[in-house]
Amino acid sequence: MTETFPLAEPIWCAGCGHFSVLSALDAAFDRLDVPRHEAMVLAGIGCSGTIQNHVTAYGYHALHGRVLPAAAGAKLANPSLTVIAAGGDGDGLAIGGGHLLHAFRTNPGITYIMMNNGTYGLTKGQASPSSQLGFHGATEGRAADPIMLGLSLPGTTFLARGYSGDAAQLATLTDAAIRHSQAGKGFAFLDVISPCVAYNDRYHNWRARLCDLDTVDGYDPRDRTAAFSLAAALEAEGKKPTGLVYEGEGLALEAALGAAPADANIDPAANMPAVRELMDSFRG
Ligand SMILES: Cc1ncc(C[n+]2csc(CCOP(=O)(O)OP(=O)(O)O)c2C)c(N)n1
Ligand code: SF4
Ligand SMILES: [Mg+2]
Repeated sequence: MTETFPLAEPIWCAGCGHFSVLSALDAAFDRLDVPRHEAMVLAGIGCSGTIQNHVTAYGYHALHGRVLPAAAGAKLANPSLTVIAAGGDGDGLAIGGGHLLHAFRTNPGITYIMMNNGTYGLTKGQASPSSQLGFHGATEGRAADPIMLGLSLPGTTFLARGYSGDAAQLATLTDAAIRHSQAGKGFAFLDVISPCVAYNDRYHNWRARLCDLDTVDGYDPRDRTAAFSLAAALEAEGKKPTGLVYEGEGLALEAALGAAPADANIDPAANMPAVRELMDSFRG
């Protein structure tokens, strides 16, 4: 692998779940033979929002909550890029929650990794939409579950959940998510339970609350209704499914839209007749 500039070392706290997400993503590019000059990693704002600084690929640091429209724009401009969006639960469920809904709905061919720790880590531990009830005395309501949101929308094509404490499963799911988008099937959403050891350290309690779908007899990730029923039943017991929750067929937004700017013919001679025609139309 050739690096064109030295990568910044993460300054995350020792033990932060985000390290596992970074390892899985960086290694996925190699496992899937994605040339680094054909990959782009975009991130939002938060501790999670520095991940693009630590991967050899094109990088972009979006405004808080705006990583999904920026990533979709990159993919639509150049569909041959492998585009990864990443960010926290605050970034993607609070200020950016509306964009998640529309990405689920419109199905752009990007992979979105939510580094979900149930808190605003960077700004020192405020409650986020996925915080557990009672966190810092928060009484606003039950935690939002982005996978269940995705299951409830007919347009979604890939929904999976990993856990920073299970590196092997996280690697498998990261590869599967990127492959889904590369295959032209659209938006791949990977929710990663990635504990914040400084402000919401729940490693001790997550493992007992996770249900690995590979251990569920007869589970079929193509059956949306069964997936929702199981997720709801687990939720009622305070648990969450991990693994590939749902995968369906779909047509990525970039394929549905057709011509992309990066594929346009920019040869001046070839474009001159159209330019002349346009100028003539102004002259009346
Ligand atoms: C427009 C705007 N509003 C608020 C902030 C302050 N802010 C910075 S990061 C952040 C939340 C980070 O939480 P999350 O996305 O969960 O990432 P984490 O740090 O937990 O990885 C907030 C509210 C900001 N940078 N910009
Ligand atoms: S504050 Fe939390 S999210 Fe941020 S680097 Fe530390 S452990 Fe990770
Ligand atoms: Mg967070």
